[in-house]
Amino acid sequence: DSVSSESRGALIVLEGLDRSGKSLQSSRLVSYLEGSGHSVEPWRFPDRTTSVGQMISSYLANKSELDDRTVHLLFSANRWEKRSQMEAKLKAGTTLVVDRYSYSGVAFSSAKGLNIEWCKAPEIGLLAPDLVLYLDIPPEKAAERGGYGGERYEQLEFQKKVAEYYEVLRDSSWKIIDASLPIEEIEKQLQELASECLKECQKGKPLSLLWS
Ligand code: 2DT
Ligand code: MG
Repeated sequence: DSVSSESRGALIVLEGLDRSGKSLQSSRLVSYLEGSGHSVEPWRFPDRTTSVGQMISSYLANKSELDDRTVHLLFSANRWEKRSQMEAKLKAGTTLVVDRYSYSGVAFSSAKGLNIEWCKAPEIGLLAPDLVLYLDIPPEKAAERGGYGGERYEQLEFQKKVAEYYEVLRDSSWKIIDASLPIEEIEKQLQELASECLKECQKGKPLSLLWS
């Protein structure tokens, strides 16, 4: 007998530098998918609501200091603590639109000088996104948009390094979107890419794991 392929929700991740428009586009994409009758939830990492997330949040706000490897592992733990819930939601047919994921984890820590393979290791076994929407913007242009909130990492020179590591991390699940385009145009592109992805997942595309 053949293995039955189960319909499921899609794991869609938005990535990009600070001020690339991820948060705005995530919420617009969620509204669009909801409006099309899908079950969908907005997620984000770091999830600052958990106790691990509160340690991360305090670190990002420069209210506490943590060793670079320690905070890297906290970001990873913050994804691991949500993993089973994530899998359950997807299997129940809910699509998750996630603002940042493991790629942020590896790109930001590698930009600090940590070894990239070391950075990837704790992410192995987390659910792999079905689609990564990368909002591509030159670091200088993102900085011009202003509104860097004064958190750790929100500096042009550092963001340039992050952009280089994002490039190294690209794989076949990535779609590169020109984040300099008008908001509505980006929105439209994301809607098309997401809809296509949802169809594949409804048809029973199996879940896969990082890092492959
Ligand atoms: P927001 O500005 O999106 O709240 O992100 N970061 C994020 C990491 O260094 N590692 C990670 O694993 C994740 C998910 C990117 C806060 C900052 O945290 C960084 C920006
Ligand atoms: Mg930020």
